[in-house]
Order: sequence, then structure tokens, then C-alpha cells
Amino acid sequence: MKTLLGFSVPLWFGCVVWAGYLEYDQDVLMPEDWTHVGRVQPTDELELTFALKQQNLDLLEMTLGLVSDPDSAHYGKHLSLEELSLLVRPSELTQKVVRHWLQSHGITSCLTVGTQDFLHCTMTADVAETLLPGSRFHRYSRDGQFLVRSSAPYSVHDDIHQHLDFVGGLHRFPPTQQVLSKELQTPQPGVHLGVTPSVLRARYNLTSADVGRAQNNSQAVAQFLEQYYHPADLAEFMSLYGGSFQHRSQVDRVVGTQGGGKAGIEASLDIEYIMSTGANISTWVFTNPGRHESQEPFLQWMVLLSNMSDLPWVHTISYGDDEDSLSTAYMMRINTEFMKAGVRGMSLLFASGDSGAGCRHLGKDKNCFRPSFPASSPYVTTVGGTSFKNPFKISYEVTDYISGGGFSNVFKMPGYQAAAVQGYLKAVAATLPPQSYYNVSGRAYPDIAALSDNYWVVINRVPVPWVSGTSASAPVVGGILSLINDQRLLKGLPPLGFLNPRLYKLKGRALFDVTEGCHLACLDEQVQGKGFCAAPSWDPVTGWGTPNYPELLAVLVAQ
Ligand SMILES: *[C@@H]1O[C@H](CO)[C@@H](O)[C@H](O)[C@H]1NC(C)=O
Ligand SMILES: *[C@@H]1O[C@H](CO)[C@@H](O)[C@H](O)[C@H]1NC(C)=O
Ligand SMILES: *[C@@H]1O[C@H](CO)[C@@H](O)[C@H](O)[C@H]1NC(C)=O
Ligand SMILES: *[C@@H]1O[C@H](CO)[C@@H](O)[C@H](O)[C@H]1NC(C)=O
Ligand SMILES: CC(=O)N[C@H]1CO[C@H](CO)[C@@H](O)[C@@H]1O
Repeated sequence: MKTLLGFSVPLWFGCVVWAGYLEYDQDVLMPEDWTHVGRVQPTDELELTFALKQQNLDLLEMTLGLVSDPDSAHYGKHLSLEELSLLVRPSELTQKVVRHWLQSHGITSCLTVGTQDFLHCTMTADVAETLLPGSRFHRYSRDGQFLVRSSAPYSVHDDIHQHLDFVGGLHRFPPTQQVLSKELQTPQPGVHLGVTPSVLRARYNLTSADVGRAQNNSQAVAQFLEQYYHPADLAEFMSLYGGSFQHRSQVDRVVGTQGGGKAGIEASLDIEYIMSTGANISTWVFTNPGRHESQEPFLQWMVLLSNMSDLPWVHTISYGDDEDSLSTAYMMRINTEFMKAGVRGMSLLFASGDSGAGCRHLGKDKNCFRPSFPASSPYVTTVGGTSFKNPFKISYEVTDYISGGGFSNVFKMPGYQAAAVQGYLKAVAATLPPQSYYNVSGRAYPDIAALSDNYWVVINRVPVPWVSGTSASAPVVGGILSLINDQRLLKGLPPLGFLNPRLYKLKGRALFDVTEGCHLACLDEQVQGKGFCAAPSWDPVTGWGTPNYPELLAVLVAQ
């Protein structure tokens, strides 16, 4: 059990300088599954990431709204990395103050990014502990993986405070596989269908002609869990299941370092399925961009996006953490990074999580639901999960009870979804869970859904059945959006970019509405394991429903 240790009292620092916490609410207790190994040596090298305060964030948010709203004259007028940089890069003062502060501690090996709002610096542990009063670095391990993190909250001097959002590499541990595949669960008797590419393509109405053709279209999956895909698994998967459609059997680009040993089920699932719906489209894999013990892989991926001008249009990510385990400052800044990706025309899709509404124990007999981040960010498209009503044939879809969904406690409900969410709350008012379990003023998710149950995946050359989770749904929807981008690019139109404003304006048109079933939540007397339930139109379990490709293409290729 993790508890909160951060508090907002300023630290009294040695030579009479006030210092304050950047992430006063950051959880600094070590998660149960990590073992403390010992203090680092003072001369051990650390790599820390400094998130510098950006400029014009109101303008960034407004620009994202305009380029993503199909009714705006600016729809699709995405910014290049250079244009984005002119908008958000930190002020000269901020850059000067932060650099001077680092240099005065002898820190000179720092790398910056295209938007100049991150600095990635190498320093010894004793320098880091002086730079960031309060921090104390220790080494931790889990399953042969080693990490360096601080056991106590860090602070920065008051004159630096206003120039930084947070420092990465001190507190956040890699999430336990919260977005998990229900690997090898006991199969039910009988000849079960199981999801393969041809099952998905049939259900979502993809014909053999629905494959990518555009020259410079591409899509990506990003992974951060020390997992990797094996090229031979992908090739075998495609030879087993790719018979009925033109496809690629190879990844075009791997960014980062793939681990050794056995392939991971998550990694194999993502890549095999994005390349099955997004067939014949160039595909990239982002994998642990930094492998230093003090790095945060998800943060490093975000930093990388701000440093590459030529990126795939669609990214699917199966990473998630409890909102309440992360600092508000961190989530706010990462949310800004999502806006930066959106104004550039990228679509980021996150799995909604595999714990339904989730459950957080607040005290004796007192629980509430537990939203997951980044699923709860208003500037990503969050994908929930479904299963077939009749598991023995391609039938209509119902809620997969694991499908993550609910309301953020951190992000306000964005305008694009207000009417849809109000409609739901009103329609099902009589059967909603008690109000004390969730926050109706927060961003509600998911936005869309796809099958998440009983996939076939090839891992270590062996086809494995019964793989489940919303981490399957996200790449399936990602590949479908890539096909739509493909048609748009062929017509000379810009890519879809941040989809939600346009998706909510469709009001469910071109999607298969999922109206049956509830997802799981706290096993207590009040809610008895039941969170929210699907209903006609949008709901916080399956969003607007699952894609009917030909209709979705028709409405999204129009302009
Ligand atoms: C960003 O890219 C440039 C080269 O394009 C490189 O010199 C720099 O080190 C990169 N920054 C980071 C943080 O990796
Ligand atoms: C798509 O699939 C649904 C259900 O499988 C079917 O009823 C419909 O006719 C199909 N075609 C189109 C163009 O929607
Ligand atoms: C597959 O994509 C390439 C471009 O990347 C294109 O030249 C080719 O025609 C596509 N194949 C089919 C069957 O459309
Ligand atoms: C509910 O969400 C809003 C933002 O949408 C936030 O300001 C508020 O603190 C949240 N309440 C709780 C109890 O978390
Ligand atoms: C994002 C992407 O796939 N970009 C490619 C566009 O085409 C050029 C030239 O072939 C490639 O170098 C890019 O990688």
C-alpha cells in the first residue's frame, strides 16, 4: 500500500535559503514490489530531467481547440515542431536562470530538445542532493531490474521555483502492469472463437481493399515496461493470421533499445494488432528510449517527441498509473505535452485500463473509484474494451467488465464532451453509483472502444490464446485511425490529429453503440463490485462505442 508523504511546508536549508517543493503531493513511498538495495555512492552518475516553465499555454490550448475542431477555419492547420517551439519555448529569463543554477553546481552536460522546455542532465549523486535539497538517492530492484530514486521529497530554491514545473528521475517508479493482459486464464470448455485479425476486420467491416497506400503515412506503438517484441514473432503471426489482407510483416523503425531475453506479451500484442487493422502501413516501435537507472521511461518518450520533427501520425500507448499516485504538477505538465503533440497533428491513443472504475480505500469502510492517468487526460483519446455478446461467433459487442472508465479528479471536463456526459448522467440518474465515489465535474473517459477479450497473440514463436485487456483495444483503434489518415493523405488533407472534438460532434454516428453491461469497481457493500454501466449513446465504460470502418471513413474523410 502506498501512502502520501509529500507536504507543502518549505524546507529550512543549510545556508539560510528557503526552498520549496515543486511536487508537494508526490507519493515518495516505495511500491511494495520493489526491494531497497542500498544508498547510491556519492560519485554514482544520475540522469535527471528538468521540465522548464513554458510560455503561452493559453494560446497553445486555444490553438489545439481550433486545429482540432472541424467547424473552425483553422481545422487541420497543424504546427511544425519549429512553429510549436516559437509558441511554447521558455522565456530567455527562465532559460538563463535554470542554466546558471545548474552551472553554479558544476553541471555542464545537459541536452536540450527542439522546444527547449526540457533539459536532460548528467551529474553525480552528491551534486544532485545538493542541487535538490531533501533528496536522498537509493537503489531499488525488482525482477532483476535496477532503479535509482530518492526516498524523500526534493525541493528547489525559491528563486528557481517559478522557472520549473518538475524534475524527473526522483520519485516515479515504473507502473506495475496496470494495463494487464489476462494471460493464460483458464479457458472455458467448447470451441471458442478467439480474436484474430480476420475476426477484427470482419467485425469492423474492413475489406481486403482497406489497407494503407499513402507514401508517408506511419503509425507507432510505445512501450515502457522492459518489454520488447520479437521480429520473428511478428513474421510468424502474419503468416498464420494475415492471409486475407495485404500487410507488412516487419517494423520499419525501432526507436530506443530493445531488451534481451524473452519477448513480452504486451509488446507482441500491440505490434501484431496495430499492423492488422492498420495493414500495409509503415510502423514504428518506441521502446525504453533511455535505460539509465534514474530515468523515467514514459517521461523520456515524451521528451523525445519534442525533439523529433518527423514522427508517425498515430501513437498507441498502454501505460497507465493511478491519478492519486502522481503529483498534480507532473500530470499538468504531461497534459501540456499532449497538447503539444495534438497541435502538431498527432493522435495519441491510450488504453483506458483494466480495472473498471477502480477502487481506492480511503479509510475504514470508505472507498471511492480510482481514475487512471493518462487515460484521464482531456487531450488524448482513451480506448475502452468490449467483448462479443456471443463468444462463439462474430456477434454484437457488450461491455468487457474490465474496461477502465470514470471521471478525473484532476482535469476538468472539457467542453467537447460536456453535452454527451450530461446526457448520460441524466439518462441513467436512477442507477448511478453513489456520488461520493466519483467527481462528475472531471474529464470523463473513455472516448471510444474496441474488442479487448480473448485475442490470439504469437509470443516466443508460439500462438497463445486468451490474451485480454484494453491494451489490445488501443492498437486496434490506432490502426483504424491510421487507415483513415491514409485516405486523407491521399486526398491531400491533413491527418486527423487530436480526434476528440470531432469524435464527439459525430454523436455516435459511424460507431457501433455498446449498450449492455457494467464494469467492475469496489467490492464493498455500497457498490458491490459494480461501477458504471453502458447505455445508449456515450457512457463512461465504452465511450461512443466501436468503429464501423466504412461509415467512420466516410464521415472523417469529408474535410
Ligand atoms: C535532441 O536532438 C539533438 C539532435 O537533433 C541532440 O543533439 C540532442 O542531444 C537531443 N536531446 C535529447 C534530450 O536527447
Ligand atoms: C458493417 O457491419 C454491420 C454489422 O456487422 C452490418 O450490419 C453492416 O451492414 C456492415 N456494413 C456497413 C457498410 O456498415
Ligand atoms: C502498400 O503500401 C505501399 C506504399 O507504402 C503501396 O505502394 C502499395 O501499393 C500498398 N499495397 C496495396 C495492396 O495497396
Ligand atoms: C473534482 O474535480 C475537480 C476538477 O474537475 C477538482 O478541482 C476537484 O478537486 C475534484 N474533487 C475531488 C474531491 O477530487
Ligand atoms: C513519419 C515518417 O514516416 N516519415 C518518413 C517520410 O518519408 C521520409 C522519406 O522517405 C522518411 O525519411 C521519413 O521517415
